Amino acid sequence: MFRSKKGGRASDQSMQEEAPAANPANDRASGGSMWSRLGRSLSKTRAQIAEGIGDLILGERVIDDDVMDELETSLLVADVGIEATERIMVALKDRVSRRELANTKALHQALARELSSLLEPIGQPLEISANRPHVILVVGVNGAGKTTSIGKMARLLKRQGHSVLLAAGDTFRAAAVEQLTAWAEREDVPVIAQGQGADSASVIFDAIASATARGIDVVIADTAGRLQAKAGLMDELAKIKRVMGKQGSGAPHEVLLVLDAGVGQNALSQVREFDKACGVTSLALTKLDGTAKAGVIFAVAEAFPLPVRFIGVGEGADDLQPFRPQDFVDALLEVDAADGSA
Ligand SMILES: Nc1nc2c(ncn2[C@@H]2O[C@H](COP(=O)(O)OP(=O)(O)O)[C@@H](O)[C@H]2O)c(=O)[nH]1
Ligand SMILES: [Mg+2]
Repeated sequence: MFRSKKGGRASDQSMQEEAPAANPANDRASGGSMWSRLGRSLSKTRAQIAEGIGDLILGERVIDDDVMDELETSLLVADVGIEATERIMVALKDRVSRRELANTKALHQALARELSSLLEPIGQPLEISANRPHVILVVGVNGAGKTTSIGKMARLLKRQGHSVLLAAGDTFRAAAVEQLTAWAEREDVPVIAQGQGADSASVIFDAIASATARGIDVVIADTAGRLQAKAGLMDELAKIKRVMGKQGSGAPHEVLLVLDAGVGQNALSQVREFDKACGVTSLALTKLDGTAKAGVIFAVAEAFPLPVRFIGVGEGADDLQPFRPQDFVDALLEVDAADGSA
């Protein structure tokens, strides 16, 4: 499908998405089409939470222990994690005991505030430093969504007016190089690749040199994520960082760990492992669509308050969004149009 360089695709989308919108919340939110897409991708997690707290949203139940237990369970089931759930429940129970919350509607609002305040500190959009190039090293396990997210990021950055170069640092599988090259062609950005089996660190080194020579703004480097040779992978990542450092420009300026939200609490050990190997500085959370475990973002925020740059909400080229905490919580707790107005 032909896509015009700017605007065309976005306005097509908002037309498609706003036409059938029976939900007044779509009009209310700024950037309506983004919101509705996010809202739809969070539907499984929302269903999970709403199952327990439907009454909070729609009913006027008196707040008793049962209500609080149901709320706690639904947070845990949505993978919010024990620590974050406990923090939220302590804050809410405290307000209940001080009689600050008159009914379940007030409790629902208080929950929204607690969830937002957990995410607020990690809602820091990607910023391109004054370094030329600004180098983003992308890491994560196989299948997390690294290569796809790199393609989508290239698209977003180009739209913002930045020049981008991709580095095919996943040299482990031939298919990985081809996949990144295909994204580069589609988004019309240069890619530096060598064959399968090439030294990842040297591919990325060459890419940075090439970007420097061409005056390119941003280098995004892909890496391998095989877990079966974990020690080898971690050594390789450390080496990549070391070799990058030799270029003397302070690269990498960002080490972005891509996490598949569908892995749930396992995301926490991934952050720990990759941080040990290569000092993770920011996160992207993919595949929020299709999982009921999107609550894991709260668990991650509680344990590792790293900036979340992007969220992945689908397989399409436009399905990577900058992470906005308030939109996320709104989409997660909103009553479905069908429940509210049909
Ligand atoms: N539904 C959905 N699929 C995604 C998302 N991000 C990536 N994928 C898919 O996940 C699979 C693995 O992605 P890939 O980028 O190859 O992962 P990598 O091994 O980490 O590079 C691909 O089929 C992607 O299309 C997302 O946000 N939503
Ligand atoms: Mg890949």
